[in-house]
This record gives sequence, C-alpha cells and structure tokens, in this order.
Amino acid sequence: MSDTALRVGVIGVGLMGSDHAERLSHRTAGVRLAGVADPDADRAAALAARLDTTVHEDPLALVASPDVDAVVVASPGFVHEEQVLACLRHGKAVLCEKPLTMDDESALRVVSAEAALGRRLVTVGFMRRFDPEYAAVRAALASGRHGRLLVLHNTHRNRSVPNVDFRSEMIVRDSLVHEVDASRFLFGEEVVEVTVLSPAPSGHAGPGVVDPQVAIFAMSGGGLVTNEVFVNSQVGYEVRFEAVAERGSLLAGLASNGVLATRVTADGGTWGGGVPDDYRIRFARAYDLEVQAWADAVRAGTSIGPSAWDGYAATAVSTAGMASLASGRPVAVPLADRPALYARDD
Ligand code: ISE
Repeated sequence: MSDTALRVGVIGVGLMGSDHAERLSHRTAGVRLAGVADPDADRAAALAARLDTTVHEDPLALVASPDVDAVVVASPGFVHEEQVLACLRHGKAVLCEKPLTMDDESALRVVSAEAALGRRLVTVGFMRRFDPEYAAVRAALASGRHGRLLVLHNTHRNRSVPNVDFRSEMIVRDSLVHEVDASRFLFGEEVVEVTVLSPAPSGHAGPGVVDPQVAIFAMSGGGLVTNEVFVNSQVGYEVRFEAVAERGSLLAGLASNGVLATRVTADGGTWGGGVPDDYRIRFARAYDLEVQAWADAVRAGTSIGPSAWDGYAATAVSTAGMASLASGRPVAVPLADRPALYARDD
C-alpha cells in the first residue's frame, strides 16, 4: 500500500454525500477529501468551507482533475451513469451510492465499459455487506454449520418519507433494492422472480402510495425471501432479518448500532432500547467500514465490495419488482451473461 493519502472527490453533497465527506475528512485513514461538487453551489461551498476542501462546479471536471485519485458518487441516481462512466474513462476507482443506475440498459452499459477495461474500478454502496451482523450471518451460513439457507425474512421500515412527489415505485427502487442485495449476498444466488403485493395502505402514506409493500423473491437455488417494506411506519428506522436454515435460524438487526431494539407502542411508550431515526445512524458502522475498506483496496490497487455486476443485478430485480407492483403478478428477472471479470465473489 502506498504511503501517500488517497485523494477522494465527492459528487453530490446532500444527505448521504455530506455524510461521506465528513467520514472521509475525519474517520477514514489514509485518505484526504480532495474536493466536492454539487448543483447547489451554496450547499457545496458551505460544506467545502467547513471541511477545508475545493469546490468543483462541474462534477465531470472533478472526475478529470489531476488532484483527484478516486471518486464517491452520491448524486441522484439518474446522473450516475454519466459520472461512473467518466470515472472509468479516467481510470479512477469509484464508490457509487445505490442504485447504480435507474434501468437495466444503463447499468449494463456500466458493466460492459468496466468489463472492456478488464479491471474492477466500480464499487456500489450496498453498505449492509459491511455491517458486522450481516457479515457474521453470511460467514456462519458459508461455514455450512447450519446447512442450506431455505427462507429469509427481511423487514425494512423508515419513520416517514416526504409526501410530495413520492411514488410507490420509489419504495421498490430505493428501499427494497437493499433487500435484493442483502438476499443475493446471504444466499450467494440470484433472484429469479419477484412478486410485489400491496396490502391495505397505511393512512400515513401519501395519496395513491402503496405502503407497506410485501415482496417475495424466488432465489435461483429454490429458496424464498419475504420482505416487508414500510416507509411511513411513524416509529423509526428498523432493519432486521431472520435467516432460516436447515439447522437453525439466524436473527439479526435487533441491536441498532449498539442500542437494543425496542417495541414502540402507539402512544410512544417503549420497552427495551431505542429505535434509530435513520439509516445514517443504524448503519453508521457499516458505512465507516465500507469506506475504509474501499479506500484501503484502492490504495492497494485492488477492489472490494459489491461490483457493477451486483449493481446491475439489483437494478434488474427492481425493474421486475416495479412491473410486479403494477400488475400484482410474479415477474421473472432476466439477467444478461455475467462477464468473466465478475467471477470473483467478495
Ligand atoms: C434510502 O435511499 C436508503 O438508501 C436507505 O438505506 C433506505 O433504508 C431507505 O429506505 C431509502 O429511502
């Protein structure tokens, strides 16, 4: 590993991007925050002043800058393709927040561009793979001690989402997509079919918004996954799962970043500990571990974590999930051929 710090630029400094910029400045070893870019010039300037870094007006100029070695993309999903492809053209490693892109075709264009380069530069920010509990359950399953994984039950709740411009498909694309990646990670298999069911909506969901949603994944090895995603639960951020294997079940997510999970009653009474407000708290440790592992890998000239292929596969399931949400019927997930570059399993 080189002795010099990795100079990282951050594109998009909203909720997640500013969190990453702070992390890179204060909690990641061997790294220097080398610039930020955001369409909101005031927001970028304020953050840059606070973290003592440079503002680039144009995100593509940040990517091209000789002062930037690697890039974190935390902009909205619809500009990811252009920004990630620019990183590939400049031979720079990129940690791209989920979703990799908004549709299968654009995600495949990223996969093809990277496969043509012949080396992995793209990591997709499915941070749960770095969460100690997810990693421990995967290791326990991989050890064979519990036999085959048969059924996985995932729960994903957010306190609330904005009621303006919020659409039901966003629950699939932005929230359920984490369960897609977690299921692929824990099973080590692809999702081959998805069914999204619409129970009676909560009165707290916006007009016409289907919330909660219950999704069922059929895995390539025959296992099943049930997912409850409820983004207006009114309580807090609750992400947990139970993996049911041939010999034993593994339960995770009851500790929320060190705070014992709780049962919250309608009048706000609690039993146990606290429920975190949002994912930046619940997965703070996972994000720290993710960014550190990514930076270490880039400095060592290698790569780590969910690949562009993982990003593409998750997007393909989301696309099928949105079709199923509209029809209420099971929808098969067609996947392109997996390039040899992605044979390795992280
Ligand atoms: C958000 O975009 C995230 O990525 C969070 O991890 C997820 O839990 C949340 O539901 C999404 O809206």
